[in-house]
Amino acid sequence: MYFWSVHLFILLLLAFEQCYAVKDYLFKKCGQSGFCNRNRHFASEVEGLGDKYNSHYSIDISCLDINDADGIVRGVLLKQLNDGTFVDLNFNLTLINNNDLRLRIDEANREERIGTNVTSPVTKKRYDEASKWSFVNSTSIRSSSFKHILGSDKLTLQYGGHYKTDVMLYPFQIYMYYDDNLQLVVNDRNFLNIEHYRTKESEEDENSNDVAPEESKYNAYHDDFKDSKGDTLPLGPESVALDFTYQNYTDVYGIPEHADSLSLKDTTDGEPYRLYNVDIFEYPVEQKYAMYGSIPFMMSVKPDAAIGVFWVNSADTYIDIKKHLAEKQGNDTEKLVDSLKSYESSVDKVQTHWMSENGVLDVVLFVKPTPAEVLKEYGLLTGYSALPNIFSLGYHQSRWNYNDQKDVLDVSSHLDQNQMPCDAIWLDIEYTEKKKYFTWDPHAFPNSDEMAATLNKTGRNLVVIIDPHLKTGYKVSDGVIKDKIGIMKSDLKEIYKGQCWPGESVWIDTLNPASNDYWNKQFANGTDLLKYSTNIYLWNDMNEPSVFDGPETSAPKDLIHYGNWEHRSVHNLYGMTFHEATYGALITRNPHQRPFILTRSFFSGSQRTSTMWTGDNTASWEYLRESIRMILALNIAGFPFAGSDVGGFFKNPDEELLTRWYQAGIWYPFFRAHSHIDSRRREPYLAEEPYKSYISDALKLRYKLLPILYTLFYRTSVSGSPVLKPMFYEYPGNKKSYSIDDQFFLSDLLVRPVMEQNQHSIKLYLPDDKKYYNFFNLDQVLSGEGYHYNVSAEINDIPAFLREGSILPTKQRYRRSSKLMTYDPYTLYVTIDSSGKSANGELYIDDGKSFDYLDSEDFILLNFTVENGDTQFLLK
Ligand code: MIG
Repeated sequence: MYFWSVHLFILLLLAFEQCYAVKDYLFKKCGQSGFCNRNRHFASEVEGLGDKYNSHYSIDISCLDINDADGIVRGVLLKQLNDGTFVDLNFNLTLINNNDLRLRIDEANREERIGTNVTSPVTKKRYDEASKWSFVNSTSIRSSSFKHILGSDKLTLQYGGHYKTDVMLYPFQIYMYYDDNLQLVVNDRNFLNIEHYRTKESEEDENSNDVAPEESKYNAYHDDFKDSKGDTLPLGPESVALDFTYQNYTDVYGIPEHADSLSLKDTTDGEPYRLYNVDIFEYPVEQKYAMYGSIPFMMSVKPDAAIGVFWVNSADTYIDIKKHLAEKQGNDTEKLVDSLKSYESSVDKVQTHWMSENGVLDVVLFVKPTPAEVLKEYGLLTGYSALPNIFSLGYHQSRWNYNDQKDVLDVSSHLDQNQMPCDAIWLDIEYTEKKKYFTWDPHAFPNSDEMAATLNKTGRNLVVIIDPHLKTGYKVSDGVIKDKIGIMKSDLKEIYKGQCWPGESVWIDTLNPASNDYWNKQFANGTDLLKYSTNIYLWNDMNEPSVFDGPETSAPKDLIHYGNWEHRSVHNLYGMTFHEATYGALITRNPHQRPFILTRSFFSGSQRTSTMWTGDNTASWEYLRESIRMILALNIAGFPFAGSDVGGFFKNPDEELLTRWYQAGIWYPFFRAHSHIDSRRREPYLAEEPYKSYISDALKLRYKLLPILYTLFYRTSVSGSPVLKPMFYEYPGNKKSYSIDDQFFLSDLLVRPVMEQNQHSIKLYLPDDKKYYNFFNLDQVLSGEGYHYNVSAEINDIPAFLREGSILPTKQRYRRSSKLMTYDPYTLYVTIDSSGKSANGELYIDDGKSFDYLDSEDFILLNFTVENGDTQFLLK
């Protein structure tokens, strides 16, 4: 029915699964990746030498330029070669925003040293524009000031009252203190490695000065891996790597996207976590494989402080994590028994090693008293999520595919007949004519405007998919070729052509500013796609980019983008440039309406303009469980507007799983049911009773919660706070909460979805001694810090508990969509605290769809308090 060779390709994969784990076969492991292999090798050699190791890196004290008022240290970091000569590296340390430290290291005179050695048209300098794309406004970073003391072996910086940072000159290391407690050590283990430019001859020369004895030459000038063999690697080895030690921390979080636990695992005996945006087919759970998106931001927390490390690099990246165990007194057997008994409690620091294929070394370090302040600073730099169009917080009904206009409208009316509120129906790739985006299949969708208008009558919207691969031989791709705004082959002579859904395709290069104008035109009023409807929103898929016949199912790394940058350098941010172009096009079309765009690929900064989902999961319990962990990880990495396919994309959930998935999905910040073209129809009204009623109850509950959700989204739009809060985030002082990832807070609601088969009760952890009221039966109260067993969770139960002292706004009337609820009354849930006197909460209200809240401050922020038993509503 669709592209047969893809079917064949998938069948082949399935055949292989017998003998290989599919992902091992398709994707590079660290050992198979040139730069990762080399850096792990380097690290193990350095570690092996221990105290005998002499680092190559030192700061040249004679040319330090220190400006206290602007908070800048400039200088030269020397990299010593085998013969005692040096390669100069530009070193730059700046204090930005509210006491965040940014470290940058680049090769000095790189272009001169390369000279005419490299004939390829690529830009020779290291890629330094990841920040340009990822920072909210790279020119508006505030500098802050410090006081410095320069000694013979170190430079000390003092700032912000609480902070002291020592920059050690030899070996180069950075020690960051908060309130005199050591928090973070940069280059603690001397894994710093900047592969400076060297020629292929020098690389191959046994006595080369350029390659240190502890370095490896593995795949420096070629790539042995499967489909990657064609990589021309014009600039040779150019990786950057550095280690960070979190002193007295036990857990690290973040660096999405991975299908693993929230608290990241030790990688010493296995694969590092990888960040490389790929279309990973049937991804497994509990693994460290690269997935569709990358946010190189890691957070760590302990009771009195928190750290964020933001590695500003958009190239292929691997991260090793080592949980360092405290030295124990006593003999070895005792030690062993001890450490088995209390592995977690004996971790005294977490050591991380970051390795990227190329680019400048650019990293921002946030040390703060709480995780909330870390996220606030990270968002100050990369932007907060924009306030969403309120419809997008409702329920989304999707499937690959709704067949035609009638199908779409039938689904919509069946939902109504079954009291299942819904805000949008989605159209996947089959709505187009032969996968030519911006066209409609003329037989199935002869009148899309009329269909959109009918949906609009019940306040519903249409979301359609547009991908970055453009079928060759029709006007949209012809224009891309003519305007020279496509991704180019490595010689820059021809546009790159690859295989994707439509067959042979080209990819629009959205790093090119000219692409924005072109994209805007495609979405203009009156064009085929959108005609005149205003209730159409967008879905950007396959923007890793996914290339069926490319290495690791993506674009070859030596392709060339605008600015002559190699794809290698920008790979992880390409997807963001694409969804940002789509955002720009929607804003241009209708400047007064908040756009909505769902993206599969993302990078730091994507949160400003898009919503993400976790791609192609599977209809099984472990994926339901995984969805919560992944969404929590995204929430503490500055990207709260996240969701997973409810019901699972592949395969068919039974009715129990489907019901439980809806009951969990109503808590996802982005709540959409979606499924594969080969799966059975499973619109929620098709479920048998009693499941159908339970799902309808869950959907109605989502809509009751909309005022809470919208208020949380307002909060994140001004402070970066998560919408779903992990336990560690809400209770950083309580170490027992650090590894919990099956329950979370939504505002003051403590939620523990049922994610196991055939359960009648759950085990719930209460993080403090407050009272927790069952949200559906306020007479049932739990209290007492610790685990509570056998909390009832029958198939019609949705375990959610209201923390005492809170006031939560809801809307209780059933309507078919959020738009129809605009003027409905609010109902407040008030739980007075144990003193019997106080409670508080807030509510944000605006028109839910325009930008008036920005321009004319057209919004209301209400603060509710109960004090000494008196109720007050204060307008903030
Ligand atoms: O290669 O557009 O993750 O949600 O239904 C499959 C068809 C392409 C992948 C997306 C999925 C979507 C599907 N797409």
